[in-house]
Amino acid sequence: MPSSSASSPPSLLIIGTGGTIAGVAPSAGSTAGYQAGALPIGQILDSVPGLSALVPEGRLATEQVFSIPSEQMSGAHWLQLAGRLRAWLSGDEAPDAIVITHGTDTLEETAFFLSLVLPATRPVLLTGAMRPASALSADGPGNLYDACRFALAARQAGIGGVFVSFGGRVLRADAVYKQHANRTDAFAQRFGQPVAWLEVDRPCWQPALAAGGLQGQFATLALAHTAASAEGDAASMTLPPVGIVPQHVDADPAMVAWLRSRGCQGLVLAGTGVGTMPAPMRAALAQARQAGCLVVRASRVPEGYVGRNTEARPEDGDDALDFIASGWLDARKARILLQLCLAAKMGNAREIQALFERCSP
Ligand code: DAS
Repeated sequence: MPSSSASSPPSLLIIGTGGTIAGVAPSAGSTAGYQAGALPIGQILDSVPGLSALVPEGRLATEQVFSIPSEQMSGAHWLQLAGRLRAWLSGDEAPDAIVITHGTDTLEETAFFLSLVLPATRPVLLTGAMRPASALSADGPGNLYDACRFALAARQAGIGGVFVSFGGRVLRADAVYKQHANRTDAFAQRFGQPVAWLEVDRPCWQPALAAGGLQGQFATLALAHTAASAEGDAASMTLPPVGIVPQHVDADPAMVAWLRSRGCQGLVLAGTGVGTMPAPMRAALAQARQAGCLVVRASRVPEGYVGRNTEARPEDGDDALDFIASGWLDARKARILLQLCLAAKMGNAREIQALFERCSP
């Protein structure tokens, strides 16, 4: 396994967390029935010829933080990963660029979480694969090679922050979502444009598109937590529980009370249309809000914008009920942002609404 020399910081750090990109199936012709996260990061790199040539001799470092299928990802895994990344990014030993290999099932959530809690001082790109490393048609080596090229090019362009690199494009952490359960062009953006792409072999970044949003918004909070904790790592920070309420025909509003009974301090409605819901669901969420629970109206629709006060009756509007509209963020990202707002002791819905509005095309 390559590692950086002690005298100089790595140009490129590649972190392994598991996923299909590290998966092994029973036969090379099979892309199903594989064990995700079976291969350590060093062995994955061996399948990417030319990778070490991207950086000077001895300037490629690796670390296996954990190795799981990403459907098993948890807030504790996020905090552990954020703690390791912060350790690498602190001081003058920071790598020029970081690539994280990750399962695709929760990649969009991990990317958004990391974009909020890491300082946007270096490019951090997450990538994965839709086919296992053992497959004849493996897409992991190409995705990993591209992610490394994009990350190093971002550093040269002075771009920092967390992004997703997949299928030859770089996507925004606040807009990326898994659009297809099977195809290798598995990721798209809910809004805005990709921030980088390949022109033949040349990584082309659009700095203006890569700036803005909420990159590093909670980095100080996370750092303060790390500094304050006896263990000295981000693992001591806990993420306040926030639940998602799925709206559908005959959805039972009792879900709201149950989630509250499970300790949720915030709720996100994955509503129909522009975050709409029937009266019984609205009454249940309004009651939760009156009891001090923050409420966000998001949509179950894959793309589009959820604005404030779109109900016909003013008394059903966000102003009247003190709800937050998710804007361009989907329900899963709204949940993550609300968790960190709660961790930062933000309780004013209007203040939180302003943060949601900063995630836009
Ligand atoms: N095994 C799933 C995961 O770890 C799928 C994948 O990686 O593509 O997310």
